[in-house]
Amino acid sequence: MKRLILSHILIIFLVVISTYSCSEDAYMPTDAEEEVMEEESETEDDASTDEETGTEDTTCSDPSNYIFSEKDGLVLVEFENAEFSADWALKSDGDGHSGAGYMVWEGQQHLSIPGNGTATFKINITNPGTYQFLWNSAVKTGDNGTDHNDTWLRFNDAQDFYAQNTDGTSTVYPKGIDKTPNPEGASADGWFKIYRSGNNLDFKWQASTFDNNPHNIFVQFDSAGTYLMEISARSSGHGIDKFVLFNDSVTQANAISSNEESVISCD
Ligand SMILES: [Ca+2]
Repeated sequence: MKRLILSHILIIFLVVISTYSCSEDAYMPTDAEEEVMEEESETEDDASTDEETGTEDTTCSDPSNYIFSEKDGLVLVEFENAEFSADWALKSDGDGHSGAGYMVWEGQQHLSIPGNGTATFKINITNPGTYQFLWNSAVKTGDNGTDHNDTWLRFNDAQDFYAQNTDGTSTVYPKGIDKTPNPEGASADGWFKIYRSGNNLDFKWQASTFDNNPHNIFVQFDSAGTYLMEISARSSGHGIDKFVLFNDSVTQANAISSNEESVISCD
């Protein structure tokens, strides 16, 4: 009997020791196991670093994607910075032009019908309002200032596109968009014929419409956003170097003498 009691006491003691031991000795990794865990952890860190170093393609080299940004009321663009069809030639003879040169139409003339040999310029406006348009152009064929001196221009998605004489007493709209009055001379489908005049055939800043009664060119942007300016071929031999759009916070003299080309971004 005494032996049986001692045996029970021993079993209870062993059970208590065993329970106590298990609760205290939680799993502890060996040194080798710890090294493996550290390596796995570092591998995860390396993977996340690689994801962060991914780079985006930021090239902007296709002129058909160019967007020119207005800044402080001025847009200044080298005319050759667009996608042109084959009958437009880039030339750089003489002086009076800037950038890579000037573009000249060498194809068939389109004196009555606009929409041939088109090129487009996307212009981002941040300061809405009315802007005057001017370009620097030259007569590169013949010796007469009234021939080979014009190209078609249109702003189709702006809120207004019109021409006005210098004292503001006459305002005209392009033909073909149900707005009147219209200018004397060629106009159709919302396009103005934009000419330069004078017997000095070299590059000069002028953009006029209305035959024998030069009206200046204006475009109205009612809200900030990107607008499309279109040109199309009219006279062969009309060379165009660059253009400006400027609002009433910029003088014409400052606009055409500026060297601050509009910043180009891409679609
Ligand atoms: Ca140019």
